[in-house]
Amino acid sequence: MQGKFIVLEGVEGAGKSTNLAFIQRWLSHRGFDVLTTREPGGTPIGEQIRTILLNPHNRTMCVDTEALLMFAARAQHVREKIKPALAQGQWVICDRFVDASYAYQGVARGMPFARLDALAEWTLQGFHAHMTFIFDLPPEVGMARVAARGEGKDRFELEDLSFFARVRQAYLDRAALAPARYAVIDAAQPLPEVQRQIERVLERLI
Ligand code: Z5A
Repeated sequence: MQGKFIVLEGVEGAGKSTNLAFIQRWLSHRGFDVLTTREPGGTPIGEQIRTILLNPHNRTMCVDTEALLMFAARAQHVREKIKPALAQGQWVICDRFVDASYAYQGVARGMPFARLDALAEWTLQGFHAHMTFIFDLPPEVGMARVAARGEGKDRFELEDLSFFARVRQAYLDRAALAPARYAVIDAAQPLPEVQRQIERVLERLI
């Protein structure tokens, strides 16, 4: 039996990593075989591409390079890891996927959607998540959470608030286009309430 593909999206600090672990535990507890992964990355080749993409010294990277690297990593990820796992009946939970390319490279950086559509068609050929959680919160809240971690900033974290405000709106717009495949979670709530919202969606999905 084919497994299901679940994606977590949102601005930085929205709680994707925290809730990826929660979803993994929730599904495993109910007997599902779960594989977690992330983008950019997820494979040895993809993780090397991730290092280039996040390196704060690569400030001259143009949007075409950025988008092509995101999709190069994704092509490898889908072929090497995601589709084989689903075919074996595993549920795959992924921290970010193609919606991030539309939100960050498309809306926030201004790359025309037609180019992203072409890359998506080339690399994914209609493959999409069964459910995408959009962790929605004001970007300043997410930035404050990340700042409290006290780690160095990656190349994306150097962007300003207006950049992340565009990202946030882009996610909400994409969710509105296909409401059956997206769940918008109010990620500004305390964690137990966020996880109650997630649970309601998972109960429908299983
Ligand atoms: N990117 C792109 O441009 N195009 C693409 O196609 C793809 C990606 C795939 C790497 O992402 C960058 O790549 C990303 C977009 C770009 N850049 N940005 N920004 P990433 O996923 O690796 O990095 P991130 O989004 O910045 O992850 P993050 O900072 O780790 O955020 P998170 O995983 O959503 O948050 P978290 O670690 O779960 O939580 C942050 C803190 O908040 C942590 O201390 C938690 O304990 C706390 N937290 C979580 N939930 C709550 C609640 N509800 N209340 C209070 N505190 C909370």
